[in-house]
Amino acid sequence: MTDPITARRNGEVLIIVSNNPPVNALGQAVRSGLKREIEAGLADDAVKAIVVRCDGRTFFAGADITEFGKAPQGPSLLETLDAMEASDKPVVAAIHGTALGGGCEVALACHYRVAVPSAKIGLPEVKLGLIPGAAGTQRLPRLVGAEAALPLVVGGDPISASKAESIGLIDAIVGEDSLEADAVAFARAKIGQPVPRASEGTKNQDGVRDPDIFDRFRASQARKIRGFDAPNAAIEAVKAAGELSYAEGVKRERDLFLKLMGGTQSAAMRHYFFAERAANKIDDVPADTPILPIRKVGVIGAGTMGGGIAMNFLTAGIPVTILEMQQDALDRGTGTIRKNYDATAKRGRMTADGVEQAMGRLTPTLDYADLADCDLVIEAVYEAMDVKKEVFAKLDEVAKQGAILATNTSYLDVDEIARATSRPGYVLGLHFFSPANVMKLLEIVRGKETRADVLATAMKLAKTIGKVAVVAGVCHGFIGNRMLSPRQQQANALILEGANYWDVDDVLLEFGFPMGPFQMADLAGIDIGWHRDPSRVETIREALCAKGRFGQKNGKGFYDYDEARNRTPSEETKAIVAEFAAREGKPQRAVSKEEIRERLLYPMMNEGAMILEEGMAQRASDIDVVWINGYGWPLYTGGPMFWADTIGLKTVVEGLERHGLPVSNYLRRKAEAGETFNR
Ligand code: 3H9
Repeated sequence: MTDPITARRNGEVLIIVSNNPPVNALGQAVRSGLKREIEAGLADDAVKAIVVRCDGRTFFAGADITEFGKAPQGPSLLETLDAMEASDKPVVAAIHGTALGGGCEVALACHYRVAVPSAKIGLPEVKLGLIPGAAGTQRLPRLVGAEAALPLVVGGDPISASKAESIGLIDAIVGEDSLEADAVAFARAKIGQPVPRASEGTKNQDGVRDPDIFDRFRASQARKIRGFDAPNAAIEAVKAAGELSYAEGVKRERDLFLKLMGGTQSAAMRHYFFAERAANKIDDVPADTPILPIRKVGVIGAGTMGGGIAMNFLTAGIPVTILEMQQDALDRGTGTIRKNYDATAKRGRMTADGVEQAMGRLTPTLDYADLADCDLVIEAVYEAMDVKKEVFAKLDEVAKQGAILATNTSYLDVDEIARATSRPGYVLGLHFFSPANVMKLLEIVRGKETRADVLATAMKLAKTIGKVAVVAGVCHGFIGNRMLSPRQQQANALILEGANYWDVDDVLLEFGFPMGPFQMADLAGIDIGWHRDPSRVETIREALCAKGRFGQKNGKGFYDYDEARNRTPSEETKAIVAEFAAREGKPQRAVSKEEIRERLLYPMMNEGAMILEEGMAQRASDIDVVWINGYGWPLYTGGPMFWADTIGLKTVVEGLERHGLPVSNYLRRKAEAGETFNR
């Protein structure tokens, strides 16, 4: 294997270069090469300054995550960086691409940092359930202050070069195309001057002067960090940077880092990191499959879903023609799109110009013929097979040759819809989640005849519009809704048997979901699809509607709501449920939270096993990606399939049997063989 680290001289400046594609991760070979060249540079009297930079698309994007969980191999990044920072010769980090995690820590240990305008810098370790482990939490607050360090270390989102310059993390922004030359000139100008060391910085004293900044920050992030271990450890580490010496602070960081590294949350989040990337790959569609150009998109239906779908493309700079049947519906739809954009602008996430540009890309129409020049048309009309087939037959007449025709169905048979056209190879499902302009997940439903280039194009397009895409096969509800269904059945069965509906919600909240099924029903509106006949009561929802309990919209659904939409369990609802159960002849009993949890979650794993066995998902980790991005499954458990692996498939099978619930052959076989879903 060739050495990823090389060095060459430019006069008195030593340029150390890493070339370790794809992202210059700081694996063992990189660390040892870096140590070797830095030591050589420091020992060579002819070298008066050092520049560290990377070839390829990015500066070091962090530690090599594939090494985590294995026995550590020296040299450690920490010791290499401490030796480098201790030098009196100026060391300059020349940053392009993304200086992340350990990469940001390399930059922090350099005496100076210069970056191209497009560079990004950050400490995303929390997203892997970790905190920085090479003194990042100790150098950064000393360099920029605890207040500026907190969002970087605890939030994990990278910042732009200009933002980094404004907080003092970067010393200079240099030419986009002249990074090395500018960095060398910068280094040369610093020769002979005393070097600034981040570990000796004093900005961290802001947190000592005003210790409340930590609690204020924690409170401001409360919703985002609920349930996660790493953000609290990150806050503790940044706080320690103000209270302890550098050496003691590094030790505190190390202890926190190692504890997180050995815990289940980080294992789960590392699993997710690779799961999201694996989901991009379609086993039998080679990476070099041609991509069809998507220059214009058509959306049929300007309701909530169609409008949300359209916004994805408008925001990404792709023109959209949106079709409705009636002028008033069309006006309402385009009005809602504008309202949503205006709200985004109000929150500062978009400029007024940006809103106008996005709206300028939208063409409303009532005429199918206007879809003729679209490269992709997505149907988002009423969820009924007859309606969908009619739409696709019409679309087949007007859409140009080679256009991709997609349905946003949540449940229906995509193959049957494809058969309504003369070109089933160009038909697939693009299942967006509501609100479609916000939710990350996109299920790409592969029909029997969907062509490889159509699939590859959909995958690529998903990335363009910022979605996390997962390929699903044609089955009722695909991956996500198919697994939701047994959970919902159990939720309903449980409350008929006497479980408190608020306990059902609370079990899921405690597990880490943002919301339980009955809160969800209240939010969406219990009266959706209600026949409006109070004398006809066949379900609990109908029983609630009959008593005027429609959900949050009128302040009473399963729960009672106050002005601020705080929920309290309702005696009336409890009585309605009990009465309904009595009518159905269901004996009542107390149900433990343990039973609720097992009955809600284990059947999902069983359904997931069947999805895998039938080949409806390519891999178990794809199912995890669906549930984390589309249904609020807590990231720190790694998704349903990874969580099942964590607790053991045998436990799942035993739980299902204990509650008299079905166990699929696939799940049973795997459990008996002591296997896991994710290898
Ligand atoms: C850390 O640094 C801890 C330290 O504090 C501790 C020191 C002691 N390692 O995402 P992409 C692979 S923790 C190994 O598709 P993009 C990735 O799996 C680390 N592999 O590209 C993929 O492989 P494949 C902190 C990595 O252009 C390929 O590279 N750093 C790593 O969309 C391309 O990746 C992070 O958390 C890695 N660190 O995005 C940054 N990174 O082709 C993690 C990537 O086989 N990385 N790979 O599927 C990223 O956020 C993005 O990869 C990046 C590029 C933005 C860099």
